[in-house]
Amino acid sequence: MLRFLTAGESHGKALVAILEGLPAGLRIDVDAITTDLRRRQTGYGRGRRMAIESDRAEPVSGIRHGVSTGNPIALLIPNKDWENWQRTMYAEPEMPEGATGADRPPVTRPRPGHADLAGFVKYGHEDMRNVLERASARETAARVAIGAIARQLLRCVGAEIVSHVTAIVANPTAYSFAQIRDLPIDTPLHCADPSVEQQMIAAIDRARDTGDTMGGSFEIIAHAVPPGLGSYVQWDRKLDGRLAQALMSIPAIKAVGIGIGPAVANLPGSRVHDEIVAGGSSPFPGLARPTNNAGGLEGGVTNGEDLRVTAYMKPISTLMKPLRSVDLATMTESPATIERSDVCAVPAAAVVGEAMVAIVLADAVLEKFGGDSIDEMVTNWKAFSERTRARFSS
Ligand code: EPS
Repeated sequence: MLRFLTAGESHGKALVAILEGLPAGLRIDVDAITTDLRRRQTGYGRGRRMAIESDRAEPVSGIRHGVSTGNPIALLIPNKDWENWQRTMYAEPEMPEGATGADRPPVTRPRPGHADLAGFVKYGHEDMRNVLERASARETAARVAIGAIARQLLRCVGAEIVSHVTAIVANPTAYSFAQIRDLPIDTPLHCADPSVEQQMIAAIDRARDTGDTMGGSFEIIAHAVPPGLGSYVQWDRKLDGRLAQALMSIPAIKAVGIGIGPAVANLPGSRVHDEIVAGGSSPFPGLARPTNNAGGLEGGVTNGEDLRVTAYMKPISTLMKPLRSVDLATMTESPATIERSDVCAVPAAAVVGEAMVAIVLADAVLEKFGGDSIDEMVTNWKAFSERTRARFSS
């Protein structure tokens, strides 16, 4: 089983991630982790924090001479902004001598939509900073670092993952894996249609000008995913359910669709289900699937088609023109707290989505092909692939 934990506050010293269950013998490309961390920081609509940080993950354990050992991997991502927060966020009982940054007053005015109020009630905090520091989407940097390693494992079985922004302003066109893969890395919103992207930028600008925020949606496409991952035999083994849970755990994600997603509710079966025809060679010799509305999953099991999952994100809950709230210190009506934040973080969330999909798929690959070393895993995968091909060829 591949599992991970993260720790760290948004303005604490660092984020920490621990990945357990990665087989031995995987060559770890630390630069590729940095590239994904960089991608998470970019995108039109991000706030000033991203200008402060230049995220890097420092391997602390589980990697030796560039190769995984099978031991738990620990990664440390320092927060550069810590320098500006030491007097607010110190861990010691008393403020350490020489601590830097401002000593900020307690947060008492919950932001509608954020975890502030629920966390205040649940944990009994007086200062909602204890809630928001951990509920912040800053934590997703740690997930992206872990996801970058999962992605490296998936490459050993030939699978690749990409994403694109499908709505801030809606862009209903369907794109192939190759079209998305070939998008330049530095597009402002990672939207496949440049003219829709301009409309999205204008919508973000309008929101910024009025003190508002914007949500949207993004699609993740995993290509060349081995068939047979997941299972239909038990609820918690179904891969669609596992993907939905992983994506729904990303801050602000409110819905997940597999393949054509919610559209299945409004169409007859004849227009939803992907027919199986003779001839061709995809996904298996002698067969073809003219459509992929199912998004590569049938019965909670990968079927050899591209895996396509869409996640829907609500607008960021910190508004510069704050919503109505109540100051819990005085119980009087008072505008919600304003924390520095983003106007729109959909492109960043898409990178986090890729990471979560990579982690779920890597776990499912290990479940199916097993092995304590990458060689063992790849040998099992090749044997299964050859056996499967042979069954369709005979
Ligand atoms: C984020 C870091 C945060 C926010 C954002 C995401 O930095 P700061 O709070 O210092 O500006 O920009 O967090 C939120 C949207 C949130 O609701 O907490 C990051 O690294 O992604």
